[in-house]
Amino acid sequence: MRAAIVLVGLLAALALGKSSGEENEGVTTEHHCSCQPSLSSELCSLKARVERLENDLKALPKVAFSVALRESGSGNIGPFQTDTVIQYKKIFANIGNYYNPSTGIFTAMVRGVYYLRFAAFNNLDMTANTNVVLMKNGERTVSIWDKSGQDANDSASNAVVLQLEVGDNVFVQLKANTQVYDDLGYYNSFSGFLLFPV
Ligand SMILES: [Ca+2]
Repeated sequence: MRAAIVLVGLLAALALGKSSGEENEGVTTEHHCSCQPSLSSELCSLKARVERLENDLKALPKVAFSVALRESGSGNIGPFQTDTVIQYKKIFANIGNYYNPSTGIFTAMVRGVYYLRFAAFNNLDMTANTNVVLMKNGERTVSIWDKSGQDANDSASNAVVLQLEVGDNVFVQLKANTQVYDDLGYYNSFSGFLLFPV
């Protein structure tokens, strides 16, 4: 009889423990984990780990931009007598606001590795070619070149992966005596994003 009472008591305690665990399933603190039976503790530990990873992900810097030449209208930009920074005015995305539409310059405020790409377009025009260069701190990186005049509606693009230090700047330069054309087709674009911080 005494053994039966003890057994009933143990079963009741187990049932209470299980019920308590289910009620607290959403709690993922380390303190809570240490209070759980073996399996629940493992699950709780995994939850805590996922929560930490989610917080780490939230803390990662977010940098991305994608812009195009014109907000309205159509026509050529250039030719100019000197090399000129292309000011892309149409903003598709500017996460972190590190691209400045009033200068055309993207400034890295996070040290890291970035993917950067641009596209350029020219319409049929007998007077000027298109030569566009992606510049890092005033130094050439990748570029495109096209001779207009004999054929119409040529498009070209190029991309590069660069490690940028805080304060480094990147922009797209239209070389002297060349031009690009755009309308609301947004043929000329400049995009970049942080692949990962270093
Ligand atoms: Ca051509």
